[in-house]
Amino acid sequence: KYSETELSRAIEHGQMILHYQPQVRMADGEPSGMECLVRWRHPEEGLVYPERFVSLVEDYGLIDALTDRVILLATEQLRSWRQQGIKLPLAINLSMDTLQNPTVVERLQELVEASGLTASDIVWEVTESRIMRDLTATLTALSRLHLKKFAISIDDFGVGHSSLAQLRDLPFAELKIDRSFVHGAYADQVHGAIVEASARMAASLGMICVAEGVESPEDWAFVRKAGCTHAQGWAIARPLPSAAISSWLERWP
Ligand code: G
Ligand code: G
Ligand code: NA
Ligand code: MN
Repeated sequence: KYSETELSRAIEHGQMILHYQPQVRMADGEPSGMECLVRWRHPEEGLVYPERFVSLVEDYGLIDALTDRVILLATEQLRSWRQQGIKLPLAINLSMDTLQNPTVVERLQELVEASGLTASDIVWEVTESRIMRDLTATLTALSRLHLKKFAISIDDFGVGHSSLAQLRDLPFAELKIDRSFVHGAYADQVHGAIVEASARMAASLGMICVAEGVESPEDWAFVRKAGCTHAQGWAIARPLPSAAISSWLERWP
């Protein structure tokens, strides 16, 4: 739908913005991190969501430009939060296309260090369904990010093709169960079983387990009992503009 020129200009001309969605620790409800999510402030259409343009950006070969832009915005915001005493780590989504670039690890490290932050401030979220296409290149990049002390999270777990063996061999610190399994799992035997098995697997591999798409108290109760260590979703907070985060932190129990 959108042309290459249009998307390229949008990235270069500052039309990409970030919203931030809090994550909490289930044991005590304490805020544990945030995920940044890109939105396109389209001059005519208003706010356009990533499902409508990220795969186009990948097809046009513009994903590195978008990723750089997102990291720049995210690290600037994180530095400002650090100055306000907000210490939460920030999760940034990485596309598979980005990971296949042989210089990706150095570029990511440079962008983070140039902003005055360190590896422990950032979690890279990699979408599982794309991870397995070029396992060797991905494994190399992920291992090198891990050696540089970045945390890596496997996103949308359950909708891709990973196996237990691949999970064990890749240096993931965190597993995020896809929201399509989480919301309503308490009333769906199959989805419920997938959430429980994923949480058990994460625990036995020493990984943090984040339930995405926690929309209701019933979702919360179910994923907590299933052993998910962390939660993200509308029951906790919607993705918010950066300015709304500090008031969310003040109001959150
Ligand atoms: O914000 P929303 O819930 O609509 O995000 C939908 C999907 O878009 C996310 O699951 C994520 O995979 C992708 N996405 C969001 N922000 C980014 C980003 O900055 N970079 C990339 N590559 N994907 C993103
Ligand atoms: O990276 P990923 O595609 O997993 O990003 C999470 C996406 O899920 C974002 O687009 C965000 O807007 C969306 N989201 C976050 N919380 C919820 C929720 O509780 N329910 C639903 N349906 N979507 C959510
Ligand atoms: Na994500
Ligand atoms: Mn996800």
